[in-house]
Amino acid sequence: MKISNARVIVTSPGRNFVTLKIETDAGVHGIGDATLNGRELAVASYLTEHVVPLLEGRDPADIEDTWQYLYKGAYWRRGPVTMAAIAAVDMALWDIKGKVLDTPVYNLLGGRSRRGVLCYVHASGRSIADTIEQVRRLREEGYRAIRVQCVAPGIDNMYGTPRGMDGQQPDLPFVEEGWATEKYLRFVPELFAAVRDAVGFDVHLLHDAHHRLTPIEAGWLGKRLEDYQLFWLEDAVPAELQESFRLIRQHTTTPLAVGEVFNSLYDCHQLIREQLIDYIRASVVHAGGITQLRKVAHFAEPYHVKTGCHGAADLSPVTMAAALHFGLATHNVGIQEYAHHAEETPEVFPHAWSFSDGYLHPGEAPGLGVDIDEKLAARYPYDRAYLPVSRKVDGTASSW
Ligand code: KDG
Ligand code: MG
Repeated sequence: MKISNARVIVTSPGRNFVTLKIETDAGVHGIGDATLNGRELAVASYLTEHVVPLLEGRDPADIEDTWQYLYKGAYWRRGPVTMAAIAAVDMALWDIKGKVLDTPVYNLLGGRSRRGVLCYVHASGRSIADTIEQVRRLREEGYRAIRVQCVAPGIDNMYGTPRGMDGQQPDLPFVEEGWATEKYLRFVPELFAAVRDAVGFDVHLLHDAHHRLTPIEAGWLGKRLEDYQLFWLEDAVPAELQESFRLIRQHTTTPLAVGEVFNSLYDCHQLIREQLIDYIRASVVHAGGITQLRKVAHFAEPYHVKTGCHGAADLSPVTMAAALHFGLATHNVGIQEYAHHAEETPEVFPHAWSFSDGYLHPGEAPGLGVDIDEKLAARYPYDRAYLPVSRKVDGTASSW
């Protein structure tokens, strides 16, 4: 079997998604997600101009070799654009292999390790009362793990709070101003005290600090959150400097998660080897596909580090499908983020994966069990959008 054709489809059903479709001379096709929020067209062009011409004529069965060929052959390694492009090819090839062998991809990755993949959803409130209300509602809907974010008094627009959280991309471009670490730090322990008081301990709670703290601030926060028994504190600090997590670890036993912006094992090997984190958040789409993510997970397993893959609404249902096949099969998977897409997104990307009673399941369709309706996709043209920009009260640019 040979790859006969590959093409990139950019569509915006609720928000922008970049999808690679690979076709074969046997009539079987596969799809992969290449979405890089706010920089979508860079990956689309990397694929169209530089990767697609290399695919034609290759045997789609040779997944590992194609991965190495694209990674090593380019000379310019890693980085979000390159790795999202490689991820899309990788996902599409796993999809094809599953379809050709008439089996779901999880079966090719070793079979089931669990009945379903524990997932967490988002409660994002404007006030503590509003946040508690959301947590209660999500519990009633069957979710067992909930990320809790709430606007801190005195900070108008804050990461993870209502704006842009409904699967639709936020308006173009909005600047998020007025970040004040001291207000946030004072508020978060109060928030978790109130939420635990209201809903008890029979639900996993998570929190995302979104790279906004220094290591010592993160240590301070983690220590104060210990009594509320968080599942994890995410992205406490930016992780470009991996050893900064040593300082946090010295000060708190709150479990730590990081890595949604990582592109490969090289971004997290120290964090894992030194057991500085508990969960690695690398995703199928931004960390080089199933092929690279499996290596990250296998490397992490002996160090007691589990995966908790990024699954924000800007990762397409194709990535979710791949993450769930990986998640069902891989032993040290901890949890999967599940941010709901806009209503029109699953119409463009019909999929077999589903949610039930707190768990996600990839379904039993051969391959990844997800497709793209190209005709419908064409009705939602690309819609230029950027992530918000965070500034401190004095106007200094800050991490988002
Ligand atoms: O594109 C960036 C978003 O995916 C990211 O900000 C979401 O932090 C995020 C999360 O944990 O879902
Ligand atoms: Mg995050």
